[in-house]
Order: sequence, then C-alpha cells, then structure tokens
Amino acid sequence: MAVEPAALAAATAPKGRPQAVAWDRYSLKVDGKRVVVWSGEIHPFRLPNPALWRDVIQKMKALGFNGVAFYFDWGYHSPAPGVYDFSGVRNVERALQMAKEEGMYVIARTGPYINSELSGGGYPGWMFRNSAEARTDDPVYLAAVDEWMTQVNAIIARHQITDGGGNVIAYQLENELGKVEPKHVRQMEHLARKARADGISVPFFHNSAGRLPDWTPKGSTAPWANPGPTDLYAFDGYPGGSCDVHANPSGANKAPDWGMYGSAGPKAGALSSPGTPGFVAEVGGGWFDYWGSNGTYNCTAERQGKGYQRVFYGTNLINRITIHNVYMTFGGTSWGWLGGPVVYTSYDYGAAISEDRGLRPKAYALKQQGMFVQAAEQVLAEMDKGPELAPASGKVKIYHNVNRRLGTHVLLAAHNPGDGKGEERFSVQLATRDGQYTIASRLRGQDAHMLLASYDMERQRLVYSTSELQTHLRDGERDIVLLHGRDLVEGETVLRYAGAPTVEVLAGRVKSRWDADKGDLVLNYVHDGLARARISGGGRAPMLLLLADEKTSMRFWTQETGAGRALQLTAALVRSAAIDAGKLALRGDAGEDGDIEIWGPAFEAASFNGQPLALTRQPDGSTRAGPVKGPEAVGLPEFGRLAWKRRMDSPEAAPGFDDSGWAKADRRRSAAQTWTMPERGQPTLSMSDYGFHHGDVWYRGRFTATGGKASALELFYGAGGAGMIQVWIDGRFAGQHELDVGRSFPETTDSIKLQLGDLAPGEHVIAVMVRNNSHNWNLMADDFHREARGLISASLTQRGGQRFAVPIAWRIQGRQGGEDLVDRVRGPINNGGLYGEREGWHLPSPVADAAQADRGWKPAGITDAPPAPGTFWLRTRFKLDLPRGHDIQLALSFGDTSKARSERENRVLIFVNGWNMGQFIAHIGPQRTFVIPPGILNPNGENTVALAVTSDGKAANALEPVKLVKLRAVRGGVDLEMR
Ligand code: IPT
Repeated sequence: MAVEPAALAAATAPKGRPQAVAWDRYSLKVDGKRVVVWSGEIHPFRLPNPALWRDVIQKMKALGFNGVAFYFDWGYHSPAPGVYDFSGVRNVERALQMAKEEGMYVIARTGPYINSELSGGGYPGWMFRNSAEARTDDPVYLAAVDEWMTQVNAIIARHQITDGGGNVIAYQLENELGKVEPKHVRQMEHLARKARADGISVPFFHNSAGRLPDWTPKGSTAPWANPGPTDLYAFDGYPGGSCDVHANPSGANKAPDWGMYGSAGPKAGALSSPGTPGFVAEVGGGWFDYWGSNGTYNCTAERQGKGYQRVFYGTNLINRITIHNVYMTFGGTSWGWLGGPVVYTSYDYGAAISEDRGLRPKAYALKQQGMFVQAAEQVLAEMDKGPELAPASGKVKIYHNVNRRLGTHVLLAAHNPGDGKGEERFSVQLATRDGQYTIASRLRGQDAHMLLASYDMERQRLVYSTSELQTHLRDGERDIVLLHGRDLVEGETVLRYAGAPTVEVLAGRVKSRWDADKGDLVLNYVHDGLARARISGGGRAPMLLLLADEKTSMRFWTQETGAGRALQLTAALVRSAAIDAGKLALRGDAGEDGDIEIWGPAFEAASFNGQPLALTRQPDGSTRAGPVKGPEAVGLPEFGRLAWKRRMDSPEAAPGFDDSGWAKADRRRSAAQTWTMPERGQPTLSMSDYGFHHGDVWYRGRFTATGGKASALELFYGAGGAGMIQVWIDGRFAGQHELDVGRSFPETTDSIKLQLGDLAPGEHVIAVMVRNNSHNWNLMADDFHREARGLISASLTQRGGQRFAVPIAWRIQGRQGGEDLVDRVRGPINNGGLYGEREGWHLPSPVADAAQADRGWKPAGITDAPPAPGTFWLRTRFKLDLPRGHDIQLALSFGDTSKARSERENRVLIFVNGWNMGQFIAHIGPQRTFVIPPGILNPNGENTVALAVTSDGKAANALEPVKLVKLRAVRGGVDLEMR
C-alpha cells in the first residue's frame, strides 16, 4: 500500500482537545453546548478525486451545513480477503481530515452492509463466494466483517470529536436492518462490541427503515420497541414522491410529523426512544434512477425543490429533529462497477449539488434554511411544544414551539392539508413575554414559513417578524440582521426598545411606527430587492437591518473570518473568507462577471481567489468590491475530427483461441443463493465462485456432438441490471440476450435459448461473454446478494431418436488477476474481464510509445459500422489546455441527448485515462451524458479516451457521434490533483 506522507503526518499529528458528546431528548451536546447537526450525505467513493471532496464539502459549508455524513464502502477498499487499500482515491482519511478542517461534523456510516444502490450493497467481491448468512452472527460472516471493521474503525477512531482527533460525532451500526430475530440482535451486539474495542467512543445509532421502532437504545420504555446496542435512535424517510412515469408519478406528499408532533404507536420509532434527540439519518434530498427510465433527475430536483425542502425539512425542525441528514446532498457517479442493479452510472439523485458539482436552484433555498439553522441553533436545539394556536384560516396550520430557557417562540406556518399549493392568508394570536400579538402573513404555492418571536439577535430583541431570519452578526459597535421573505409579499417586523429609536431607511421602502406603550418599533415593508434600515438609539446597540426578497436573499453568504463573522451579497459562490493583517481573502467560484458587497469586520484590502479587488465604501457601512471576473471561454477538441483508432476484441469467440491458461469451471461447491445453485451433479459456473466478480466474464465450453440433430442450447445467466450475454458456436455468432429493464427493480437473471441446428459429429466450442452489471443488494437480509452472476447453468440437447443432454466442459476467464488486484491505483471496481482490459487497451499509453501502443489498431471513424458481433475498441488521444484557476466540468455525450434512448442497439464502457467512468447503453438509456471529473481528465495535458463498444455487429447498430462537452465552467474551484 502506498504511504501518503500528508495522510500519515495528519494521522500522527498531535490531537486537539477531546470533547464530550452527551445528549438528551432535545439534542446532542458537545462539551455541554447544544448542537443542531444539519448534515448532508456525500460519498467519497462516488467522486474519484479527493481534491474534489474538498470542493463539495466547502460548497456544503457555504450552504449552511455544519455536518456531513459519509458511507464507507467495504468493497471499494478490499479486492480480496485480508487485503485493504486506503490510498489514492480511496484515502477516506483525507475526507475525515477535510471535514475537520472545514469545521463540519461527521456522521460515519460503515455498514458493514450499507445498501446505497451499490453492487452487493457495498460488499466486496469476495463476499459473493462466501456462503455465510450475512447480517447475522454467522461466525464466518462476522470474521469477514471484523476484517473490515478493524481497518475502517482504526481510521475513524483517530478522527473523533471525543478524543480531539477530528469531528466524527456519531457512528452508525448496520443499515436499515429490518430483522430483529436473535441472530440479528447478536450480530448488532457483535458490531457494537467490536467498534468499541476498536476505539470508537462516539454515540452509536442505527437508521431504521420507515420509522420502525427497531434498534432503539436499551432502556426504551415503549412496549413495541426492539432495543439494540445503540445510544441514539434514528430512522430514514423518503417522502418526496416519484417522478417515475412508468410507476404513476405521485404528487406532492403531506409532510409527516416524524418527531414530537407524531402520534405514538408501533410505527412511531422516534417516540419509542423518548430520551434521545430526534434524528433522521436519511431524509430524501432526491431519489435514484434506473436503467430504462425516461430520466428523472431533473424532475426529482424540481419536485423535491425549494418548496419541498421548506415544507418537509421545516416540519422536521419544528418536530424537534435536531440531527438531520439529507440523502443525498451530492450524489456523484457510480463509476466503474460500483452501482447496483437499480441504478445506471449517474447517481446525480436530483440532489442540491448536481453530479457536475454545480449548485441547483434548490441549493440556494437550502442555504437560506442552513443559515437560519446556524443563526438560531440554540433556539432550535431545545424546543418544546407551545400552546396550540388556532389560525383564523383553517387552510393554514401553525405549529408552535417554545424554547423555555430562552423565552423564544418558533412557529411553522404550513398549508393545511400539508400538500396545499394555493395562496392562503393566515393570522394567529400569540402570547409572548413581550406581550400579546397578532401575526399575519400569507403562504403562496408549496411553501412553509418558519417564524420567530421573542428572539434575541445579538444585542437586539425581535418581538416577532413575518419575515424569516437568515442570519445576524455583531459588527463591532453595531449588529447586522438579515431577514427575508418571498418576492413582493409584505412583511412586518417588530423590535423592542427602551425608548424611541431613530430609523433611517437607506434603501427600499420601509414604514416605521413607534408604539410607546409597548416599547415596540413596528416596521412594515414589501419584500422587494434589498431594503436597508439603520436603527439607532432607543437604549440598544445600533443595528443595520437588511430586508431581502427571495432572489436577493439567495445571494447572501456568511462565514467566520477569524476576525468575526462576515456577510456577502454576490452571484458568485463564496467558499471562505479570512481576514489577516487587515486583508480580506475571499475564495469562491464566479460563473459570470460581477462584484461583491461585503459587511462585517473591517479590512483595508480584499482579494477574490488572490485577485485584488477595488473597494468602494457604501452608505450603510458595507464595501462594494470588484471586479469579480467570470470564466474565460473554453475551447474543446471536436471529437469527431480527432484521429480515432479501432481494434476488434472478443478473440475468445474464435474456435482456435487458446484457453489452456483459463481455470476449469469444475467446482462442486457454490456460494450462490439457492435458486441460482448449479443443477444436481453439475459443477458451478457462477463467476464469483472462481474469484471473478465484476464486469465481463468469458466462458468457453467444449462438447462432442455425436451427429445428433436439432441441437438446442439453453443458458441461464445472472447479470444484474441491464446485463447481457453473447454466445458464439464454433466462432459463429449465435445470438445475444439482455435482461429486462424499465422498472426500478429490474430482472437480474434470465435465460437465452438458441437453436443450433444440426452439428457435425466431433468437438465443438461454445464461447460465452456475460456482462455482469452488478450484484444484488441484501436490503432484506435474505442473502439476495448471493444470487449467481455469469453463467448459472447450461443445457445442450440434441435429438437422436429421443432428446439427450450433451455434457459440456467449461473454462472461465475474468478480470486479470481475479481477486489478486493488478491495477492498484484504480482499485477493485475499475475492471472486468474483457480481453482488451486484460491487455491494458483501456490504459493511457506514454506518448513516446504511441507507435508501439497503436500496433494492431486501425484508423476508423466513431460512427463506422461495427467490425463484427462482440466488442471492439475505439481509442483516441487528445490534449486539453483549459484556463488555469478555473473549475471546468466536462462530460462525454453520446448521440442525441434530448432523447432518453435511441434505435441503435449498442453499449459502451467508457475509459478515460484508464478509469472506467461508466456505461452507456444506447437503446436502454436514459443516460447519454457522462460526467468526467477534472483530475480524471487532465485539464492541461494529454488524455486518452478508450471506448469498448459491444453490439451484435450489425451496421444499423453503429455508435452515434460522441462529443466532449462542457457542463459547467467557473473561475475558481479548488486546487486540483491528477489521479
Ligand atoms: C435507504 C438506504 O439506507 C440507503 O443506503 C439508500 O439505499 C437509500 O435508501 C435510497 O437511496 S433504504 C430504502 C429502503 C429507503
């Protein structure tokens, strides 16, 4: 294993100060201080470049998240029993380190079973030849699991908040384990003991499916609870509805009460654990998509967009869910053979941060929510139900919470019923320590408003506001408060003073009225652009009040600078702001020319990504800084014009191919699940029994025909989602078959029947290629992951009087080296067993050796007719010289991207500089655009793209045009590393 000096140095660096993690029914507490963990899920393994992990983590931080949840994928790190690799793209230690550096809590989810739409739910290939009963206390299973836990726990243990090494705050045992019989309970107890023995000291939790009361902490009093060795209770929920046109798209759901407003009962998990904080381990931030769909990611992003987030996540917060993890916040790419049968390559998920690492519109609404959670954390972290409020309109429901310690009220105004989308006015009577008030506003469309009353903002007292709080900060002598509301909706904000303050409206229209009896300053306005009011006197520190409409509000950013909190207004993304010796250094991404308005601690000079900015002081005490420059133009090679070379693969089909070095498929024992076991008396053909787990596998079978007639061959095979089989007899292509798709759970096994006609007496050879497009998951703990892949059984019959079976002697060949990993850089999920892969045709070749590497390759056009049935390769080399200091996300696209699928039948494995970045299937779809992260593509140097194209060889099934396209370009980004 490569030793990475930086990681080693970090791992052995002196530790920080250990902090205690405690909890009660309200929240977690870190060293006695309450926290709301506002977290988003990302998967380092779905972004094969650690430098970009920082990009995503910084974007999340900028969106107001203070936490990140990581799954750790066992199979990503382990090619063989006892062999683990945490280097390069698999260096998850760096992910933990970055989270700490960016000030993000980490929720660690290590499985061993994680599901996550991964092949085998995250099990390593070698678990598919292991007959142990998974997710139970089967000692064979636990021995395997212990290997993984020892490795991954050692890394996590040195990054825990509890020992000062990092920010890991909670640790998940297992994943949605819905079975609670003793053997499963004993497994959970084993995992817990093992993790503690490995030094994990943060609280344990498990994520129950739905809201089932499974694995509640010991001591739970509810009669229906199924306790386990957990400290916290958590659950998963996906209330977002469906964009799947095949499965009747469902409309907006009603937001469920998953916390203290929920009703008790056997399905109310959260209420089964009354002593622990509300904890949603996964709340839908989108949904995954499957082979053959019409492509749902953009629809999902819209449907689970800003309205959904406000209604559903708002309902979670008001339900006192104080540990909240959005699955996914950035989905990424199931590159190589990562993905399970239920997904294609893109795992975009319709998440706030799209697969190309851009912020979707919904991300900006998430930022408003995130900034609010950070500002009002202490209020949200300790709420109880307040007296019920009856709004004047029955069409609006008002939740009412109180933080007794702070005397603050939190209201959530939502449609009633909760899926309402009309325009509704509401007004409600609220009694606070500041007096009795009528709070009136309106909801428009799918929306909810979270309002505060009797709330202390720095040195100011908010009596109430019908605007929502975004943030507040101390700016030396004065306070700055940012409130926001929907465009052109009126707002009312009431502030408390000892005497009449002076109100100066600097921008916008704000009416003010002093109510001397109550000591209230009443401000009335319409949310329109940005109104600014300076309020001074009245016995308080002066305040700058900023009142933003929705689109303006979404352009605000805030960070700690080291010299205090700063606030900016800009269309650019602001990742970080630091003030050192009077110099403000901003870092971020600019997608267009513009400027930045800055509030907060004083500075004399400012820069954006190191570029000095000219400063103009503004009347409200802010500074306008610019210019911030957008990206330069990006020139890309035209793929159709590049010199492509081509080479036929599938030599295994030829009768004379030398397979003497292949393993004999003659084993009698199989780990396959019952219905995919070999037939009685037959050897197993399952690829995993021979140590080949991912991608393509070849079989060659010899038999002797005795002059029988009407030979018929039936092959039963397993190949995951959209997998396929191709068959040759004596070098002649006999046919191919693909698994049925077009629904979220596709066929994963099927059979092909071939009439071979009359075969001459003597020896014949059958050659078979199976593309294993992933192993099943094991979500139901029924060992579904052990369903066989590759050939399962073969039957050849001939007629000579009666039909009789002809025995076949098989040999098998898969990925080079099998479990003995050859490509240590790209790891266990990069390659299958195509001949070309075994020969390294997918790898970039040094330019100096180009002539040598091109031997056997002939010039060809991308769209030329395939040379023959089977697989052929197309390869090209090209240079990129993209502007420096930019983040430019490119992609490969195939054919007409406005259509989910085409008439042509072909499929392509896409290798970029040797990395398997996914699979395009023309006639199945829907994915036609494949994100290739920078670092995999060299933005300033040589690149090799190699496409392994598989088809039936017909001219009509030639490849469509392939293009290199730009998905997103900004000036900025993070420092890149090449992989
Ligand atoms: C839940 C899983 O825990 C997670 O790994 C992922 O598969 C997610 O769903 C869906 O993307 S389980 C499911 C039954 C909700």
